Amino acid sequence: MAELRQVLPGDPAAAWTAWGTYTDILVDRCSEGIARVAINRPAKRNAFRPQTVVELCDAFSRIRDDRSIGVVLFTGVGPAADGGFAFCSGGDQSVRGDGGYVGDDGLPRLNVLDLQRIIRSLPKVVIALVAGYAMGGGQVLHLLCDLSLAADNAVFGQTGPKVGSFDGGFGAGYLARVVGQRKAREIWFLCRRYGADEALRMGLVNAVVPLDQLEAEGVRWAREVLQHSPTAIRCLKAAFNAETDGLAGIQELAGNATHLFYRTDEALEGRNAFLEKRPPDFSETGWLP
Ligand code: S0N
Repeated sequence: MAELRQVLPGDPAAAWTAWGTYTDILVDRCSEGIARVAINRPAKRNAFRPQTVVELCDAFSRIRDDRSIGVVLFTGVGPAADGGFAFCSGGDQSVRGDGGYVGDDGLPRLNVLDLQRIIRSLPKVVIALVAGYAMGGGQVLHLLCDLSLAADNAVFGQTGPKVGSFDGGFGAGYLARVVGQRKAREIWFLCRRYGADEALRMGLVNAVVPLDQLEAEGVRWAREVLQHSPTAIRCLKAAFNAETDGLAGIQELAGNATHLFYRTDEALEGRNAFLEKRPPDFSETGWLP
C-alpha cells in the first residue's frame, strides 16, 4: 500500500511512495519515473541550513544513479502552521556565522553551491514547483531547474544587498541570460518582489497555475517529457548548459558524446584490440562526410 505524503495542497497527482529517510526534506517516487523532492522546513519558509543541503545533494545523487527516474519535481512543503507558503527562502540566516552557514560540525559552509552544480548537470529534467516565496538562494535554486511552474501565490525576489550577501555565479550571470541584463540588475539592485504573472512575463517561469493544481500540472509536464527519448533530452540539457557554462558545460556535452561513442562498434573495436593485444582494425567505420 503506497504511503501518500501531502507536500502541496490538492490531491496527490501520482502514487508516491517514500524514498529514503531525511530530517529536512521529503523524497518520494512513483512507478512512472518521477521523483518528488521537497524541502520540509515550512516554519522557516523552507530556508536551507547545511544539513538541508547535504540531504538535497544526497537525494539528487541517488536520483542521478537511478535509471528508472527521468524527471524530478523540486518543491517546498506548505502551508506552514501559520498558513505561509514557500518554495525556499534561501540560506537560513539564523545559522549564518561569520564565514558561511554553520552546521553541527561547527564549520562555516556555502554548500548550496554543490547543490547548484548537481541540479545543473543532472542528466534528467528538473521541474521547480513554486508555491509561495522563492527568495534569495531559493530563487537561485528555482532558476537552476530546467523548467519552473508557479502557483498563483508565487513570489520571487532577491534580498542579498539587504541582508549582506550576493550570488555572483549562476544567481547573477544565469539570471541575466534568462531575464536579460536590465531585469537581472533590477532584481538584484532594488530587491523588489515579483508575483507569478510578472515572473511569467519576464520568462522566469514557464506557466502559472492555481495553487491546488501545482503538483498535478508538474506531473502532467513530467509525463510529457517521459514520453520522449532520454538520450535526446540529456544531450539537449547538456547543450543548453554548454552555451552558458564554459568548459564545465562543454565537458558535460562532450561526456555525452563519449558515452554514445562507447556504444559503437568502432569504440568497442578499440577496446577489444587492446584487451586482445592486437592492432585495432577501424576499416569497417569509414570516414563519413
Ligand atoms: C520569505 C519571506 C518573504 C516570508 O515572509 P512571511 O511569509 O511574512 O514570513 P516571515 O514571518 O518573515 O517568516 C516566517 C518564519 O520563517 C523565518 N524565516 C524566513 N526566511 C528565513 C531565512 N532565510 N532564514 C531563517 N529564517 C527564515 C522567519 O524568521 C520566521 O520565523 P520566526 O517567526 O520564528 O521569526 C521572509 O521571511 C523573508 O524575507 N525571509 C528572508 C529571505 C532572505 O533574505 N533569505 C536569505 C538570502 N540569502 C541567501 O539565500 C544566501 C545564500 C545563497 O544561496 C548564496 C549562494 C551562492 C553565493 C552566495 C550566496 C549568498 O547570497 O550568500
